[in-house]
Amino acid sequence: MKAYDGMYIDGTWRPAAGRAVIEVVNPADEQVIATVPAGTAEDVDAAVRAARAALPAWAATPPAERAARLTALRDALLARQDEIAATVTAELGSPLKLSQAVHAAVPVAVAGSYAELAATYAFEERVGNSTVLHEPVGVVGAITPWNYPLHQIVAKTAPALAAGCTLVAKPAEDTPLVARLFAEAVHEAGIPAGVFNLVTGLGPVAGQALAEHPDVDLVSFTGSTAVGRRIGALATGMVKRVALELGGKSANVILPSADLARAVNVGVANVMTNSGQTCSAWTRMLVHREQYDEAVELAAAAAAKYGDRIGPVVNAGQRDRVRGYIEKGVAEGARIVAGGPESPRGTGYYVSPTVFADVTPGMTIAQEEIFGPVLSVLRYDDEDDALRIANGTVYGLAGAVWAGDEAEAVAFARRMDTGQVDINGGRFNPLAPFGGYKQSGVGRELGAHGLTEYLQTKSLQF
Ligand code: TXE
Repeated sequence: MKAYDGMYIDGTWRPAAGRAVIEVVNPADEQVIATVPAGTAEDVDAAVRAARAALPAWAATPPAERAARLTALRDALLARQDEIAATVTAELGSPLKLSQAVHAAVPVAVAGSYAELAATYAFEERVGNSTVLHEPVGVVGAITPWNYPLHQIVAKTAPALAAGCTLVAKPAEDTPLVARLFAEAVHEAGIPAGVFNLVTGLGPVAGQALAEHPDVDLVSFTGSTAVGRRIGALATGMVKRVALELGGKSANVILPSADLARAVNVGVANVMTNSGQTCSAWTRMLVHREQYDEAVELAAAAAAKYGDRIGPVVNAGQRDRVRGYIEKGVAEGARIVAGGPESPRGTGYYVSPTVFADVTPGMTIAQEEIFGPVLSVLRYDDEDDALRIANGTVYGLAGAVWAGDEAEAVAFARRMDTGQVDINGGRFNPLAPFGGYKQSGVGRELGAHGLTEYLQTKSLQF
């Protein structure tokens, strides 16, 4: 057990204002592995002041130099891959292979993409007789969740820094350790003091203080819809910019012409990865009535194979919440074909990979975000029916379409009310914008669209 001190503020590890700490628990064995300071409004204020003081110089730093610092940050993250992967495994519980291939590797790609964008983006453009300047919004408050703990921080910090903003990050209380490693990488990269600051703490205390701080110009939040609504209302009331990345209930639409086995197997893997704690996970599989029984059988077999390869969910509360949804599915008449609510192991916050058949669109498990390894398989009659079901939730974050012919899948994807669609499987692209339609959020992350979230425009007329 390690007791970490201090928070990264103004380029140094400063003692916290108060004595309270947060215990970090390994979800695989329920042991306390570390404590970190539980920051207060006073710590947040110190961090915001540091960010404000650093803003003029960083905003005036030529984009090429900002790009060089981001390249150094990417390299620092790369040099620490093993430590990052081991840390995410310890505090999130994800299998080490996943921590290496995703949790540690994706942030390197994202930091690298913003190093390139900082160097190439047109921060000034000529429009007729005007010059339009794209200037940094100012001081950013970033509030992030635990599910992809480093990615979430980098997906906000890298574009903010590329844009010339300074930032205060408040990571999730479950996963503060990799955030501390990130602050160390920022330091090693030679990013000037005050440009990036880290305050660990509880959401309703440190998170709330950051969201409502009058000197924060933009709040970028990823997390639950309930907290996102509050932050959105708060920011709008204060006339601050706000970006919200909230939940999802994404549809995986398998059209009759698709390779059914492949679509089902990739679909199951998509839901089970990271123990289902992925906002863009394809948690609803939509299959044509005539292929339904075969698809259910394939999905049950694929989920059963996941059995002991899956990690725990992040904490006891999440485990109970996911189990509660599984019980609700049964109560509402859905049929379990793999997994179930019983715990597969004695210790650790494990949930069995679970597949539900006979799910109808109005059921709770087909409408609400479960955030665990739970897949609902639904039937449709024809394409219009599939579209109605796919679009029939309050969310619109991601989705997938499978068809024998790519053009057929694309035609269906155009009609989906969602921010991102994978065609016949898709592949992660760090430059493609990511974000929600409807109640999945406001704004975009990644690529040039992610950069513009941190910019405001000024026109000069000649
Ligand atoms: O989220 P919270 P939780 C969804 C998912 C999950 C559910 C609950 O369905 O089951 O949310 O997860 C900070 N003011 N997602 O409870 O509380 C908090 O400290 C300011 C989807 O962990 O929203 C953390 O840093 N900040 C999601 C962050 O908000 C506050 C990822 C997220 O925590 C705050 C995570 C407050 N009043 C959960 N209260 C996604 N979109 O990827 C909390 N926080």
